[in-house]
Amino acid sequence: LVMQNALKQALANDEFSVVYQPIYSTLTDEICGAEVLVRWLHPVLGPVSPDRFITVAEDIGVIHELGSWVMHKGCAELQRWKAAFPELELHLNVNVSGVELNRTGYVSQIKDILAQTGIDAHDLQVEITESVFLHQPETIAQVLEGIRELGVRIALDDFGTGYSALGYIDRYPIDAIKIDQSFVSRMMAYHRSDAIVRSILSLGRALNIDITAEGVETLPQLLRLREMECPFVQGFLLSRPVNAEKIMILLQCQK
Ligand code: G
Ligand code: G
Ligand code: G
Ligand code: MN
Ligand code: NA
Repeated sequence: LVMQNALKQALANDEFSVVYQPIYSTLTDEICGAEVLVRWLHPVLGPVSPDRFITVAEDIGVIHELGSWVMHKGCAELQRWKAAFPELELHLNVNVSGVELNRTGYVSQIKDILAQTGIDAHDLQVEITESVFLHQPETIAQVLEGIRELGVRIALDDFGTGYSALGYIDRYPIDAIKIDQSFVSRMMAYHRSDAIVRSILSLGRALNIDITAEGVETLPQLLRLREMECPFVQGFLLSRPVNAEKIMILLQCQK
């Protein structure tokens, strides 16, 4: 209850911020995009993890305003990076919850944010988890089609940890898959995990779906993923989530 009341005030009180975790291409070894992640610093509670407050924000209906704020902020920042480095192809990934997708007008909200920030739909990717399909799958299917029609790309996040993901890939317009970090962290120790990662990559090639490996923390993992021709990687080894200025510096450094 304390968190509920605090959350209701948080946007107005300017307590949210965002960080960006770079996503690297293994082909070029360069940053090709970033995932925007929300952060909440409450004056009394201190920093609260999104793992804890996102579900509360969903329950009390604050998630719509918060999600829209995060997407707008991220797109505006992407526009700055693109202006500073016009020669680079950069994309932004935004996490979106099932509750957000289910709201009437969600597709036009994305359209408005793209128009306001001048971002090409193709440069925005929404990350959904398999759990969004558990409730109102018909509505979700329509919204995903709408998002796709805008030209915005759709990624399945935390892939492999949910329920029967293959059915979703078969039926819904999925452009990208993010391999859950649990597989990456086990990959060097267990043949099975290595084989699962390899299979997801081969699925991606067969279906023309982009694959990002998440949670890359060690050099052996990175080398192995490169050997398997995993196109995109993300993780603490490459960079932790950082503020917008730091992304600008990282882009400057790779020129
Ligand atoms: O950034 P961190 O590892 O603390 O994120 C924890 C969880 O919170 C992850 O599952 C991540 O996807 C989720 N998350 C982070 N930012 C957002 C956001 O802006 N919207 C939603 N819906 N989830 C987010
Ligand atoms: O279509 P384009 O040339 O912009 O894409 C360049 C590469 O980046 C392609 O492999 C494409 O699939 C990938 N890509 C396009 N949009 C996104 C996005 O929003 N996020 C991520 N991570 N990759 C993207
Ligand atoms: O569920 P989602 O993939 O959106 O979660 C993203 C979260 O994963 C971010 O909060 C980020 O801090 C975390 N993360 C990113 N890279 C790594 C990593 O290499 N190791 C670990 N343990 N967490 C990571
Ligand atoms: Mn994510
Ligand atoms: Na993930």
